[in-house]
Amino acid sequence: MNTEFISQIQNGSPLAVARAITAVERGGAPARELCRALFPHTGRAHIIGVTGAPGTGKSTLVNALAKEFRAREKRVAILAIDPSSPFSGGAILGDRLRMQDLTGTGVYIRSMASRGQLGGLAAAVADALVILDAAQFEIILVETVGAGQSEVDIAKHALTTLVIEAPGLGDEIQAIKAGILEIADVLVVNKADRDGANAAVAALQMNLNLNPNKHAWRPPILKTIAPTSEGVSQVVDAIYKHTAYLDEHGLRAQKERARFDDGLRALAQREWLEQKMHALPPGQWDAWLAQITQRQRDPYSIAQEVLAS
Ligand SMILES: Nc1nc2c(ncn2[C@@H]2O[C@H](COP(=O)(O)OP(=O)(O)OP(=O)(O)O)[C@@H](O)[C@H]2O)c(=O)[nH]1
Ligand SMILES: [Mg+2]
Repeated sequence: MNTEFISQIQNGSPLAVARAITAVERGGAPARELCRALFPHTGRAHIIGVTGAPGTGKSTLVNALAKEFRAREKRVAILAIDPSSPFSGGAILGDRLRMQDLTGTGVYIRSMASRGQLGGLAAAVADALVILDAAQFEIILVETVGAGQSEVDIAKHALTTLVIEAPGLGDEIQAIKAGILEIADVLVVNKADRDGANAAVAALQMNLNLNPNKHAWRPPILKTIAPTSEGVSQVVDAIYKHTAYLDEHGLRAQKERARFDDGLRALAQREWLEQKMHALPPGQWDAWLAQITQRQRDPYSIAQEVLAS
């Protein structure tokens, strides 16, 4: 591994970090070697997940949070994850535009939508977090659209997860349906300048009462107006209260362990599969698929065959 490149990443060179993230999006051996070299230098970043239904104001809020952390002299990176089609750059471009006023403030911003590598976006995100952590960013804000499994996956990486709601979208209902409240460490009702903000707070409050958290930490519910940064400082205070709570109760290590329990499993599966796929004769996989769809063979015995190959 190129030690010059590694030290550029560790020094937080935006160009080196960008190249490294592109490498992990592609996956394969270069990505693995890179992450191996960088992993010993990780463990200091505070990863903050920001999720919620589309349009609740996540990007605007992430922008405001980044500014607040900068004001508190933290080194900040933003990772915006868009699980929608990698071919439609629309949403990403939109995010870039909305985050534009951070340029020149020393905040590193990156969007990811690639599914190029085996293991998909989730694997690439895990690796990108290794890179940003090793690049000595103290705060890493990860934005995901709460549109399925992705927000739960991000919660596994994050030390603190913010769930964003907004009034008037029926989001409180959506959130409850998706079980998204369970992953929330801090609940934010954004767009507090709009009608129905207090009703949204009350609905969330009621839900927390109905489903008391298994853990003693009760997520605070905070109102924000992201474009003017109103309430954003209080959100940052709540984030620090949450980590202080984790530390007081010895829960930080437990969270890390759960994170690597998932991470190691995913990685082992990916490595194993990658190795086996490489070993197959060309066309073998397609031939198997044809046999399975024609019910000539079953996937269970083929999986055993792959294992034995
Ligand atoms: N009135 C009002 N509008 C807001 C507020 N926060 C964000 N917006 C607007 O809401 C729209 C959506 O904001 P985004 O930050 O893009 O929302 P998002 O959740 O990141 O959207 P997706 O990434 O597409 O899911 C934009 O037009 C914002 O300007 C707020 O506090 N009040
Ligand atoms: Mg967004």
